[in-house]
This record gives sequence, C-alpha cells and structure tokens, in this order.
Amino acid sequence: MRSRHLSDSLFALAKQYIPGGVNSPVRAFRNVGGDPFFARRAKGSKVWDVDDNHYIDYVGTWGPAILGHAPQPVIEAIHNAAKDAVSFGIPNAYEVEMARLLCDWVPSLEKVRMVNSGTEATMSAIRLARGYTGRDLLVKFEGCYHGHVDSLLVSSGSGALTHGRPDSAGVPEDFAKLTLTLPFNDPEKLEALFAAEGDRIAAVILEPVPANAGLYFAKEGFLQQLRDLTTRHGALLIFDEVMTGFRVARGGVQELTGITPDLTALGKVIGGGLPVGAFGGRADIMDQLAPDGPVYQAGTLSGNPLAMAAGLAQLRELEKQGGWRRLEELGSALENSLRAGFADLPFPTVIHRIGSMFCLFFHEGPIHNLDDVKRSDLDRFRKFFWNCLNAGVYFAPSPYETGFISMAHSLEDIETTAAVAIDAAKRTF
Ligand code: KE4
Repeated sequence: MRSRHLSDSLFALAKQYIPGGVNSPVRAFRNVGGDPFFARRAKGSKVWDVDDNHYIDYVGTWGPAILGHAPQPVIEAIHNAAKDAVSFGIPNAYEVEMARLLCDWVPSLEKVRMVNSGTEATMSAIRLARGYTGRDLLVKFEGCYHGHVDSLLVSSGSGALTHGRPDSAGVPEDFAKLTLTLPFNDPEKLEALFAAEGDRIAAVILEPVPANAGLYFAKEGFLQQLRDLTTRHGALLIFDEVMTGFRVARGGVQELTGITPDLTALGKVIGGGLPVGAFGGRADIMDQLAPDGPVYQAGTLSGNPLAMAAGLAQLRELEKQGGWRRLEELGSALENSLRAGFADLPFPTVIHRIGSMFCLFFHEGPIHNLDDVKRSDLDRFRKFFWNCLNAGVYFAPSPYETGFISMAHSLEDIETTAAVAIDAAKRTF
C-alpha cells in the first residue's frame, strides 16, 4: 500500500479552507470513494504526489496536457513572454497570432474571441446565439457537459453527474425552462422537437463526441440531421469542442466529419495548461459582439500574453511532431492491448476510443447515450480505479470522464498500463 500521509494531512487542511477541499468537484474522488492524492510535480506522462508516489497519468489535467506535462517548448514560451509582461489588458500581437492560427485550423472559424475557460466560451456562445437570432430556447443533450453555465447545468455530465444532481441547485427555474434537453442519438425525438419548437430555438449546443458521461459517438447521420434541422429552422448549431478541439484532429470533430457548425467553443489544449477558452464562428454572427454589435461579452485577462504564448507553442509543437498520427498510434496500441487482455475476463467490458481519447466501461454494450452509460457497473469501476492507482496508473476518478494519452506517453508506458489495467480488472472479480 502506497504511503498517503502527506496527501491526507493536506486534504484535512484543504477542507478547512476550500469547499470539499477541492477547487473543482470532480477532483474530490467522490465517484470512486476515498480521498484524492495531492500533486507535487508533473512532467511528461508522469505525475508525482506529495508522498513521492508516481503515476502514469491519463487525466492530463483534464485534456490540456496533450504534449505531456510541462513540455519544454511551452515552458520556454511562457518564460520568454513573462520577461516582457505578465498581463497587458491591451491589444497585443500574441492574441492576433492565436486568432489567425485558430481561424486557419478550425473549419468553422471566420472570427474568434479569446476568453479564460471553456465555461466562458460556451456561456458567451449561447448568449451570442440568442442575441443573433432574437430567440430564447436552447437545446442540449442529456449527459453533455459544457461547463458550469447556469442555463447549461441542466441534465449535464461530468462532475454534475457525479453528485447525482444533474440539475444544479441555484439555477432559477426560469433559466432552466428555456433549456430543452434531449437524449443523444435519438433522431425521432430531435425531429419532433424541431417540428414543435423549431422556430423558437436559438441554438443547439452539443459535444459532437460526448466525453463527459464516458465517451461515446454520434450514430451515422445524427450530426448531419442536426445540421439540416438547425439550418432549416434558422437556429444556430454550436459545437462544444473544448475537449475534442485539436485533440481528435487538427480541426477537431468538424474536420473529421465535414460538418461545420455556426459557432464553436474551444479551451484546454489552446492554453498549453494556462487558463484559456475561445469561441468563434461565422463572421456575420461574431460581428454582433461588442464593441461592434449589441451582444456584450468581456474579460480582464482574455488574450493575455502568457496563455497565448503557451497555447501557440503547444499547438505549433503538436503540429511539428505530427501529433495526431502519433496520438492515434499510441491510442491504438493501448486499445489493442486492453482488448486482448480483457477478452477472457468473466464479465463484459466496452472500450470506446477516438485518437488519444478513450473510456473503459464495465458494461455489455452497446453504449450510445447517458442512459446506457448509467447501466455500467460503477462498483466494479471503483475497484478497478483503485487497483490501477495503487499500481501506479492514474485514470480519471470517475466512470463519467474520458482518458487522455499525450505525446509524452511512450510505448513502454502503454504496455505497462495495459498490464496493470488487465490485472486490476481481474482483481475486481
Ligand atoms: P472549463 O470551464 O472547466 O475550462 O471548461 C468547461 C467544459 C466545457 N466543455 C466541455 C466539453 C468540457 O469537457 C468542459 C470541462 N471538462 C471537465 C472534465 N470533464 C473539466 C474538469 C473539471 O470540471 O474539473
């Protein structure tokens, strides 16, 4: 059993000053039981805790660490930028470079605005959609998580699922009632909703690859049906690519599928680990934003030089290293090794993967939406999680999260991980 003495004493202290001892609920390990470890250092594919245990890390600070932790190009970029300024609050060349790169790489982006989190990005995108269309209704899908925006914390995923309260306290009924929720991958219900309310809908927002209730995929034709219905009824289509952007492909899911949304929300990878978000899309929509247009949106640290420099360095290094091909190789190696090892387990497992994003379900499958995920064996997941952690592999502390492989993971890491995970699964029986 690994020593946890310093983590435990830090957590006891943290709980005196921070709600739940954490600055974000999912870190509290509530979905796997037990207490979180406290990080001391993270480099490459590894994380060390304060008791000097180390782990091969598949959380990757929830997605941003696509090059691995503390990559040298990002450290140098932050260091060089910080020599001139920590923040300007004044237009600067870094934010112009970032805007050009995002508009060049992401198919839907004609114009883009930087913010400081994925939550800000989705919150701003839905306000813009409502301002542009003059409509109030919003459509989202059960299990999709778009940050802690009041009108989006309805039937949401990620940490909200963990607490069994998909609808958060503190969200006024008047806000929630303007958000209509549908099961993901249900073409009939989607069609019926648009038939009934289509001309009152400002926007549909979704994770085009849902990854906050475990990871699953749109059925054939579902995304195209969304594109066609929103276009026909004058509603906007918003892809929340905060997680999938620059992760599944250089241009995200919209590049892979050829389906172009009207607006896109981004975050995580584009900040190189520093606080960042962005939203963008058609110029005629984006031009409705202040100071040119009537939709207000603002931010003290938006486009700050350190986050821009870090994000630019990370994105350019990822492209230079041919990142998406390498991430596919690593993801495929992990999936193949796990499938081989799980094949003779006395209980069912499902592995979903796209590139370097993956999720393990203890479930007979198929898994197409949140209701399917909820039927997976959560108790077995808990045992699996702790068996892996105690053997030095850190998967996300919830079955409602997605794993991330980075460019810093070696094939040796992958093979070690597969061996640990197979043994961990066997020991849940
Ligand atoms: P942030 O506000 O946490 O930067 O981004 C919110 C967000 C928006 N959209 C998607 C698709 C997201 O996955 C997220 C945040 N993801 C979670 C992990 N499931 C962040 C981890 C956490 O909440 O601590």
